Amino acid sequence: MMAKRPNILLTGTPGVGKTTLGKELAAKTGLTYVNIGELAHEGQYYDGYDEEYQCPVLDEDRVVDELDQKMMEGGVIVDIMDYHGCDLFPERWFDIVLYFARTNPVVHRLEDRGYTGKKLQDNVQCEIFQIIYEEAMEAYSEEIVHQLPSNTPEDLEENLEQLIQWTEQWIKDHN
Ligand code: DAT
Repeated sequence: MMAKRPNILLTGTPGVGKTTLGKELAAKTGLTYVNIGELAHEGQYYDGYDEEYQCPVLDEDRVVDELDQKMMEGGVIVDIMDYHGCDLFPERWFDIVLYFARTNPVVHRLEDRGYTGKKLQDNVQCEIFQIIYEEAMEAYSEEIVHQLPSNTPEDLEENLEQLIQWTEQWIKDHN
């Protein structure tokens, strides 16, 4: 039988480093990295278009259905989609929920992605008020939700090291 492995949720405002960390963590631990934005795009799991934010509306039920089997098997790193919170996912899916935080919102990273006007403003405010962190604390058991700083490349390295260790320990403890 295959060893039990943890499921990890990465959250935080766009541009905070979730994708970079998630892919590296997957490469180092053998867990599978899943980007919700890409998954939705590939399967066209959309339900209409949001004119205000100029993006397709995610069909949350289809995303959850699509991923459920894989999540039950374990060993998945889920990277939330830009401008979506994390409360669409069932609580039972995750063993740890990570919120990447920045002390200063890096506006230029959002601008680089072509965010302007309301979308840019909303994302900056989202970071300042830690809206996604609040959502995560409400959607999941508080003990499994952790904030990690992601201001510098050193933070990224440190987070990666810690998460590799956490994953290895989890696998030892559960097998
Ligand atoms: P996200 O997936 O959260 O939207 P990303 O991984 O695509 O973010 O990173 C956006 C950019 O920021 C990318 O060029 C890498 C850089 N970056 C990521 N984490 C960082 C950190 N801790 N310090 C400095 N730059 C970082």
